Amino acid sequence: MLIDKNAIASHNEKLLPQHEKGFAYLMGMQPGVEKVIRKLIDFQVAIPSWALGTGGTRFGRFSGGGEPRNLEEKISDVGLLHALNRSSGAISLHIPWDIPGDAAKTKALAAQYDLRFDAVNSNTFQDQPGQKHSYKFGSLQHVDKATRKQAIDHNIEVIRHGIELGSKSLTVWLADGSCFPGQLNFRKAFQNTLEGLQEIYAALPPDWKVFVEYKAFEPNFYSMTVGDWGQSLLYANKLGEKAYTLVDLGHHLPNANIQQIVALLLNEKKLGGFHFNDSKYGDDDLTVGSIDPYQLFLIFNELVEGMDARNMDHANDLGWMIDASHNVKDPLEDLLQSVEAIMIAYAQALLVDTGSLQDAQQNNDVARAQEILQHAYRTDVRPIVAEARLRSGAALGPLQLFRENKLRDALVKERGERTVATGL
Ligand code: AOS
Ligand code: ZN
Ligand code: ZN
Ligand code: ZN
Repeated sequence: MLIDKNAIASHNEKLLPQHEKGFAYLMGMQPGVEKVIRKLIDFQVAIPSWALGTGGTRFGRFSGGGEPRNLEEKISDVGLLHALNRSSGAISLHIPWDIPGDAAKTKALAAQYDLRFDAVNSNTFQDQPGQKHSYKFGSLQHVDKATRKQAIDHNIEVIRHGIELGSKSLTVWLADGSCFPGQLNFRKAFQNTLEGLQEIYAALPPDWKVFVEYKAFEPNFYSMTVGDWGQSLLYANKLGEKAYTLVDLGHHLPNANIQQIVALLLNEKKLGGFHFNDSKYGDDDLTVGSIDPYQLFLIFNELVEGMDARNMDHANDLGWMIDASHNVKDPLEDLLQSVEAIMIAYAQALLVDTGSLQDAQQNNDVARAQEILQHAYRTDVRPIVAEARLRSGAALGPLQLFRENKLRDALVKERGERTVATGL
């Protein structure tokens, strides 16, 4: 491990006097802080294995040094993140980008870092070397039965890997769709996809969930077979109680009201989880909270309100995952920023005075309702988030510590200057 308890302790000692001032001020201003801290400590966000290397764009890829070269190194990177913030206690794998050679060993390695395996992801959007049938014209929707069967078998294989690792869910994201009018019979594509998903669903262990991720466009630009939350919800309802919709924040048409979608899916008991990221134009997969932190707060506000109304466990009843990829930032620094942004939005949502908000809504007091939400949003909760980290043995300033201790340089020394992580 690149960072030990002593390094974190001496970093915290240095930052403590300043932190205590900020925290004491908030404690004096804001009721309910202790409760928020307990919730923050329990809340864990899963790191996707594919975000640990430089992502690139379709025009180029500028790899940074010291990227993880295999699954063991990816787990070690997430272990490092988790040691720094104690809020990244899970990893989400993508098959076949990550194939655990020896599952028992992989599981033991993750346990050393106090990590569990979140949703496993299948991949039928690329052809793999030696693959019999091509996914050029789709996978589960494909006009050819043998291609569909291959995609189904792959998903069942991914479930098998997940079972060995102790994962409890499968995320299915399909690139299926069409690029030109007339290319596809929409009804047949939907039906083929449904039948494929039904076979995959039948292979789920009793305590598993399947997440059906939707996306409005890309790589297909005329139609996507799971194109929005309506289509995803149709599939999830037809499949059964183990099937849920997964919301990736970047997968909507411009200006979509994602918070309303989230509220309604939650109410239907069909919200499965998230791929957090941020975007300005499309599926930009930018750092969470980097473009529109207010939207992120409004989403968390719906989550907290909706989950509390149904007595749900914030930490465990939904899948909290990041889905991001970058060309210009150190991936580990970016992930520290993303987790921090999620914790900030969650803390702000927990501070919303729900009773007063309901009262304002009941009285059609629109201005007051806005004031209540924005009071929470404009509260600088960073000392609360830092206090939660301090109490769970993490660093007061994870990013600062990452830089001060030159952790990337250490990774480069260990792994080399010219590394390319497997994946995107
Ligand atoms: C693709 O746009 C989706 O967000 C998927 O979640 C995908 O599996 C992931 O981004 C890795 O490629
Ligand atoms: Zn996604
Ligand atoms: Zn995406
Ligand atoms: Zn995305």
